[in-house]
Amino acid sequence: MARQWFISDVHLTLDCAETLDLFERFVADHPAADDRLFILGDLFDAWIGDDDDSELAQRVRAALARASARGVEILMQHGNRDFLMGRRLMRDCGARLLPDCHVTAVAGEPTLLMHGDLLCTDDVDYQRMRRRYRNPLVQWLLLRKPLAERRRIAADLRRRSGEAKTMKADAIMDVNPDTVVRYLRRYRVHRLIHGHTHRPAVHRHPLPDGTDAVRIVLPEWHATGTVAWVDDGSGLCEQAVV
Ligand SMILES: [Mn+2]
Repeated sequence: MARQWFISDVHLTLDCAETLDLFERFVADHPAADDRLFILGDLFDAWIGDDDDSELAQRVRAALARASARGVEILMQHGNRDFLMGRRLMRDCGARLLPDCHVTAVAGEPTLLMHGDLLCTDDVDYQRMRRRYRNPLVQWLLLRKPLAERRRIAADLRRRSGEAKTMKADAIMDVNPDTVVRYLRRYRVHRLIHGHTHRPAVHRHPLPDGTDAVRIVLPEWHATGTVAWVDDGSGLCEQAVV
């Protein structure tokens, strides 16, 4: 029975060799031929363009391309750190890029997949910045800059995002429950899987029609391991990745 794997927020960077090793081992050992591997954003701690020739970019391309050649279907969404991932990277990895909101059958039930940043509508500053960086013209201008300059911009953005995080109240950084219900209703689903907040949990959301929806929040990856969610056809369960 083919399985579906759900991971997000791997935040790959050469600064953390252990997580990169863990990701390579996971991709090589866990998803089998005909399985689907969903990566729901922030695979990279930063992605500065598909022409990136760094060791990190080369190793991730190779790991995913090997899995794809083995028959694993790889499906990716953009995160807030790797929104510049484009067609060329997908081709190199043998992966397919999904839209920011994607509905697919999980354990027999229509399920909405998202990175999760769109749900954090209390963070008005972030949503404004997101709109700017998702503008195709802004991205086109950014991608025309030399790699070295893009690396500097990415480092600066990461530093500023770290500073902003320490200044903001915890609640602002989490999802807005009304926004969650709005997306569940818009896509007519009773299950949502996302990452981004680094607050792994299973939440229940009562819907206006009296039914309940379930929201699964995927964990981020650490050097020591993480948890993947797996649909084995009959249900969803957690599986340790160490
Ligand atoms: Mn994120």
